[in-house]
Amino acid sequence: WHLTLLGAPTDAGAGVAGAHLGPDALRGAGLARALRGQGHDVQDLGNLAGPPTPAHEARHGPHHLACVSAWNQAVHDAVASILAAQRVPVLLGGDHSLAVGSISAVARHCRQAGKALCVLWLDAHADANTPATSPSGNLHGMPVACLLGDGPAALTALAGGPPALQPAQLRLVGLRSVDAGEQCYLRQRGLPVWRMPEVRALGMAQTMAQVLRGIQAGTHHLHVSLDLDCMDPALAPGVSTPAPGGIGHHAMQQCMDLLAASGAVGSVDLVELNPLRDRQGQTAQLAVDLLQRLAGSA
Ligand code: DIR
Ligand code: MN
Ligand code: MN
Ligand code: MN
Repeated sequence: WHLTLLGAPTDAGAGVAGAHLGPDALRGAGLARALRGQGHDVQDLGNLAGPPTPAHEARHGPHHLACVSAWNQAVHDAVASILAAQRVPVLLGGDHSLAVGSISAVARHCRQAGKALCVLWLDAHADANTPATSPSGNLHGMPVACLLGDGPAALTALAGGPPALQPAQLRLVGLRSVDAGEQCYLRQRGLPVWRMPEVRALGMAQTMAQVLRGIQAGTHHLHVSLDLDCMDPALAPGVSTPAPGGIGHHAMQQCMDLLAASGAVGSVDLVELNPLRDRQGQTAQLAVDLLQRLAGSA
């Protein structure tokens, strides 16, 4: 792969501080070195610049919307340039609200390149709240809805007209913490979802066989949006919103290997690492190991 790492050091979309330290923690854990060791061409653009997270929440509406929008605009523009250069962008978060910017750019790119886009959303959460349903006001709980066109105009507009995605283009895997409003939304919009009990019952190989059905290298572009809280917090404690009962180490490695084998992965978000919550850098190390497997050997 021709990989381009891009850091977006912000936690403005999360309710807990610390995800802004994620990109540098991933670099410190040897991400570029590990990928080069697999034979990949790795470029690191460093960290994007953006506004600091305000100290106080706005009284109305989603928290820190102006700040989150500024970061997402920067991510969108940078990811668009990386894709135009025929490289694979790997967005280092930062909180998961940044996926609005990255996936909006990927969607535009696919429209122009005539490729079918699919997005694998690996997460403990559905991230499908809207400002009306969100119990927290935190924008990292809303990117799926934003990408489907339901959210603050400042974020939905990044796709440049039509919504970035249609529901059938998404696959949500690993869910176990879903709010009541999200539950309704998932059902109403008909989003393809594999919750944790289902993943466990099917096993990862069968789950991924269903998730990847019909996706072919060449005609399809698969975007992997990896929220590290999809993993069990006993293995990956360094996240802002841990939810027990997540994906285990072996299953997660298997998932990455199957994605690599698909040959269809064209872009990645690696988000929600919170070094302030990590133990001896174990989550950062795990993230490096997973990305290495996702890229496979060149
Ligand atoms: C919750 C938590 N559903 C919310 N969401 C998280 O605030 O909307 N997403 N943590 O990653
Ligand atoms: Mn805040
Ligand atoms: Mn998420
Ligand atoms: Mn999550």
